Amino acid sequence: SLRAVLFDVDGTLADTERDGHRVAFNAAFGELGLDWNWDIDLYGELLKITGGKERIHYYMKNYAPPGTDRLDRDGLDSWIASLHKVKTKHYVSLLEQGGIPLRPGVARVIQDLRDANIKIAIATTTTEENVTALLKSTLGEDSLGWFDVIGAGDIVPGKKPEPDIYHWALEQLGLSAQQCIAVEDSENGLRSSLAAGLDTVVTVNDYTRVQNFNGAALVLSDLGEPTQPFAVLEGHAFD
Ligand code: XBP
Ligand code: MG
Repeated sequence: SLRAVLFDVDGTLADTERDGHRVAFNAAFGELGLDWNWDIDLYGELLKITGGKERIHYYMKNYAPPGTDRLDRDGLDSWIASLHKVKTKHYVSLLEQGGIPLRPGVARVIQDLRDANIKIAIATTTTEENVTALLKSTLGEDSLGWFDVIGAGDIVPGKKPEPDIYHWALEQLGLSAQQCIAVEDSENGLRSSLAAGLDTVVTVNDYTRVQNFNGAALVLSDLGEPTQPFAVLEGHAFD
């Protein structure tokens, strides 16, 4: 039978990218006096690079933004890390102000899984503080304890589309991929979960609906009523 569901966070639990992460990146750029602006379309392009620090690095290399020509190679990673810390501060405060709700059906599905004694876990590339802030601000202070495993950020070497974070979470759960399913919103996320051997339900959003979801068990608009997303997998042979 199904033993655990592993959830991605950004774009899956909540639409955090456009009105959350993007806004926080821009606020950090402003705070550090950088004349950079990631508008909605540019951010959509930058999303192909997962991880905030990796995304900033890619932007600097490929878009040659002003104000960073004096940074040498050795200084770059630590400069990006400190810029990214400022971004995390802005992002967390945005969530603490209740800025981002869960997507439709997410709270219900999490409750249904808990009622059915199916474990729930998180597998994300985002920073752990961001996950904590999102769960607390949407599901309440106690909700962190509902998750058997929270895999986030830099604890594994390869971010999505590498499977590392799913391998890590499965290992922590003590379960095989065949006993679990993943819920994702993006092609990078799906590549990651499939590479870890997980059957995957995709809920698309505005940034991801045009992406390639070949290999997904199911592609849905969202987890909202009146659909019963996991019923479709009933015929599946879980061990
Ligand atoms: C999410 C991400 C994250 C966020 C930013 O990917 O790529 O990097 O955009 O978070 P996924 P940080 O949903 O596939 O896990 O700035 O904390 O890295
Ligand atoms: Mg995602």
